[in-house]
Amino acid sequence: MSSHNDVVIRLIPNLSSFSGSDLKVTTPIDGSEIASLRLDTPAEVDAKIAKSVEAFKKWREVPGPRRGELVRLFGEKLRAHKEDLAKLVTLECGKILEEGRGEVQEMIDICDFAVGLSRQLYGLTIASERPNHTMQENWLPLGPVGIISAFNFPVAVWAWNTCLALVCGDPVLWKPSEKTPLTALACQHLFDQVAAEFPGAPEGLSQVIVGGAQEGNQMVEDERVPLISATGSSRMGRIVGPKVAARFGRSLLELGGNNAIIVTPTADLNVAIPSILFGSVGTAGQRCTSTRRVIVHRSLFDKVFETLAAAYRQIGETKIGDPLDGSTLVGPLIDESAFKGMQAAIERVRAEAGDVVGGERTLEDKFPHGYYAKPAIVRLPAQSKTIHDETFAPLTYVIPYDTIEEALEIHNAVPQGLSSAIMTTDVREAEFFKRHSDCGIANVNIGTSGAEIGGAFGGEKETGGGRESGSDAWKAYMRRQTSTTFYGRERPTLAQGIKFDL
Ligand code: UN1
Repeated sequence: MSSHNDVVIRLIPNLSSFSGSDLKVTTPIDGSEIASLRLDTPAEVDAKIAKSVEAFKKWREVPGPRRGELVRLFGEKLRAHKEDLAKLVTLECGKILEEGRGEVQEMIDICDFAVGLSRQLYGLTIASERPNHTMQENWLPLGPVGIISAFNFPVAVWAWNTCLALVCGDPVLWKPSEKTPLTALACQHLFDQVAAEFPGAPEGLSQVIVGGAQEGNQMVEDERVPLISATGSSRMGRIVGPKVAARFGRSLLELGGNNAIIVTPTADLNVAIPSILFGSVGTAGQRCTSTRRVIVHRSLFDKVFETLAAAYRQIGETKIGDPLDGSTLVGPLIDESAFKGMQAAIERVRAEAGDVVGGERTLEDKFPHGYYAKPAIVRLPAQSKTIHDETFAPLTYVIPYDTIEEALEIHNAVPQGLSSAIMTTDVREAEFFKRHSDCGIANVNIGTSGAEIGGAFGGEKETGGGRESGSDAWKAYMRRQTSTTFYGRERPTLAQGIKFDL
């Protein structure tokens, strides 16, 4: 993969300073090694946390709009390096280049959002019950933010967190997935260049911790890090959440999904079918927002299943391949264990399934060490607990329903609650769905994946309950202070009418 080394070297010219034999970084495209890194030692992680604490003391004193200016410049830097960074994203996590570009665009978008936000960290003025008193709510910087990110969105989710944290006055510590550390080092290098030329940006404002679960755990358990924002599986969240809570830290968890699209009798199939396809096989089914279940009214069930199955067959035959090739729609799975997980899920459901199309490994001759799977679609007579777990692969279950109430019951029966969608032209059904979907995201005539950064992103139940990205998600990165001031000259009155006179 020598031609790919160019992009690595361009983005991480200091790569040799991270080299070592602890962590082999491979590309899922063909399994070849693209770098080999040294893990941070416990002492190094400790030193990075200490440095972050020092950076916080300086950065919190910089005015918000000025902090925004640094993020604005970082956004400019990303624009200048968009194509290279997109290519590195593709190389390291295997998503198609078009989606790699989309991911970098998502970083640029959150930069712009955060710049505006840096002048809008609004508190409240509250009416006091006492004369000559003012009551305010102020939002203050929180402290170092620990970010744990997943392989599938190796840079965008970090940017959601970092851009908000920076304008809120917080430094960040980033423990990327051990499957995608190079994109993290690349972002760090771009950020360092911007910070070095920015008066008032302290050293250590953003730092990467190269490591696995152990290094992440050290950060999770350290009480100097008041907020841990972690993206990954619900299994990981079950470990991280209680550890942070035990030290009274805050956590922002964005965990597993089991997202569904409901297709009603009034659905426009010209809208529904492409939305289902992008949601389920796009990114090789490796988004937390990927469509895993399609719940179809019985009157349309066969038609929708057959149409999707034909598209899955076509994709399986003609559209899987090297994600750097512009004609590819589905790239590789991240690794062998992802492929095995997909196979195991198909085997578990086979006894219940009416039909299973796809799912086989492909392109083995061309890429013996890459794991490319034909997208799989499964016809089920009903939903069962067999499909309650999230399988991070292009595997879609199609389930029939008879009434909209039943569709929502099926929809909400899984433990996860991230994203959901309905395909309908009936406004009553659409509104019923929005009120009854138990997910953090509920779309109408839009698929489950591909959210814009302007909305709050996250979900309920096993998805963890946190919100990142847009809307007022910034509040998680600050501490709220209520402040009452007496400005009169008379003897002050007590609240609740209490008298306490000598
Ligand atoms: C993720 O998969 O962790 O809504 C994030 C989407 C993207 C973000 C996905 N904007 O699909």
